Amino acid sequence: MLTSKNPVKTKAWAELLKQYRSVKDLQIKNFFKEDRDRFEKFHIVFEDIVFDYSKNFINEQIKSTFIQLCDEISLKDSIEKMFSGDMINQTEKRAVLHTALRNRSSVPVFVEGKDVMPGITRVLEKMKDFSTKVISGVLKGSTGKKFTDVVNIGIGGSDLGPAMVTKALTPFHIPDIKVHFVSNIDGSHIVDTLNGLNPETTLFIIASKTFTTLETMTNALYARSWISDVLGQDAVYYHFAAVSTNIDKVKKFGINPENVFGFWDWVGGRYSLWSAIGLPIAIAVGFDRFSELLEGAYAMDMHFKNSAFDKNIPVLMALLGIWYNNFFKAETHAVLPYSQHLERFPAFLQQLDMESNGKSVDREGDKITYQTGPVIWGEPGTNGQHAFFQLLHQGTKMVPCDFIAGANSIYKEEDHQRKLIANFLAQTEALMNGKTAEEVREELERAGMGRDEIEVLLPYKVFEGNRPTNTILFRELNPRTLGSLIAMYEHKVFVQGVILNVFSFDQWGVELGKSLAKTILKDMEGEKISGNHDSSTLNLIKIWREMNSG
Ligand code: G6Q
Repeated sequence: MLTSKNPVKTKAWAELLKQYRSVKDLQIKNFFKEDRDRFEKFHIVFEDIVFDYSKNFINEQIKSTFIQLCDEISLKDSIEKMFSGDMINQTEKRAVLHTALRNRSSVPVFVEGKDVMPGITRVLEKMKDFSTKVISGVLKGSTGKKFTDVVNIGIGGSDLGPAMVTKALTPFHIPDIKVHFVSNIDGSHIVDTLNGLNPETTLFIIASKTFTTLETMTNALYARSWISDVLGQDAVYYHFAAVSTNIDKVKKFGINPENVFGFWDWVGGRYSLWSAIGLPIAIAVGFDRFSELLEGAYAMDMHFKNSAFDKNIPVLMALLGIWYNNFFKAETHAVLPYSQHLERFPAFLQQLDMESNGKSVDREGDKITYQTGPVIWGEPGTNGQHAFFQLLHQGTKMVPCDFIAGANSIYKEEDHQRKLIANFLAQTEALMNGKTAEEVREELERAGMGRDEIEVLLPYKVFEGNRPTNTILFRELNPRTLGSLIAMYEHKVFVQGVILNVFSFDQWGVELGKSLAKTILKDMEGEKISGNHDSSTLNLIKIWREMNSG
């Protein structure tokens, strides 16, 4: 169990409030003028990753008060508890062990007295065997043809992680086999995906921890008919695999038991890409690359577990997040990967962070009176620059940002790469420095504009700057670095959850969504509407029935 402590009532929090008041009106750019070694003091290098947090409202004193906060809320002890299989997901009575899934050491990990590592190794071996056979064509469809397409059917945690990683590792894809992802209950998702695919050469993976999720089951049944209508009922045996903790339900669906991959209730959905939920990744890039992903995550796990807090990337990211969310009242946080391959990374982090820390009851069961998890959002750069960056630069809200990029293009497109990184670096500098009225005036005078016109235009062209950013720059986006990057954010979210005193590993809001639709569905399909609805919902159901008839 985790210690429960209201962060707002700690001594460090009171001290941070004072420090906030003394720093909030200062200029980040002046911190650099006052201290030539600022970058040296406020960046960390981990393997191929550089984390630069110098462009923030932070100084040594604030950092050490935050570390005092970590001590007061027993962060070290909480980290130990997570890694050692303590039942920290108290509301679901479960351990939280995604770190065991990528444990590359020989150290056993116990859950209620039982070492989970042999089970993990067995599943990984099975994934290796299966993915290798699918890639090489040893495993074939019912008519003896090699699989050319793999369709993963899952949603939420059973989709976002593997879909994001598969996209991110595009340059590493195995030729001649394409991996697709279907998640939405909107039928167009599966129809569009299957359009053009050949049932004879298509393999489905049904990924669902519970094997009861409406979206996944609806899509899985559709896929089953798509196969059996063309190839006959017996073909299901060859064309389906499943990843689930609900083995009975999987069997009932008719999936060959050889193609079923288990995992465990101590793997949360949004933390499950490291388990057999990662099977589509292993098929897309090969098992060796999947192992490199796990190795990268393990390396970050060790950095997180063993580094002093003032040199610990996930801890510092978390503290800065709390700083802006709880003291500067920023409310949102933008994640801006300057990488098309990381297109789905903001969406993945949205689930990771908002599902984990979007809570309003503390670990004592009491209503929380301070801000918990921020709204996470973002899009790849440079696209975002031509869209919402206007608000980042000149809006009334402070939006702290993470700028993420690989120094090198895997495709060696050097011209594109230099321009990409020039934009990446220019943005963080501009967000901090802004542009003063004097600078604007000089610029417009140089452009030959008249004095009167300049004075009218001037206020619109001034940028206040002083917008805080983190920069995460790595050598290249390869499986190992990606593993480290994801684990880094997982641990950031964990630390914030510990500080905010919430249970980060349950998701009752998501569970609610799963049951809500069922009631309305009855009223949409039944003879008459029997549910108790407000007049808006009732009339919308009626209108839908009308629009849908004929
Ligand atoms: C993740 C959430 C949620 C879950 C999906 C799919 O942490 O619990 O996103 O992963 O609802 O659930 P199943 O895997 O059980 O189908």
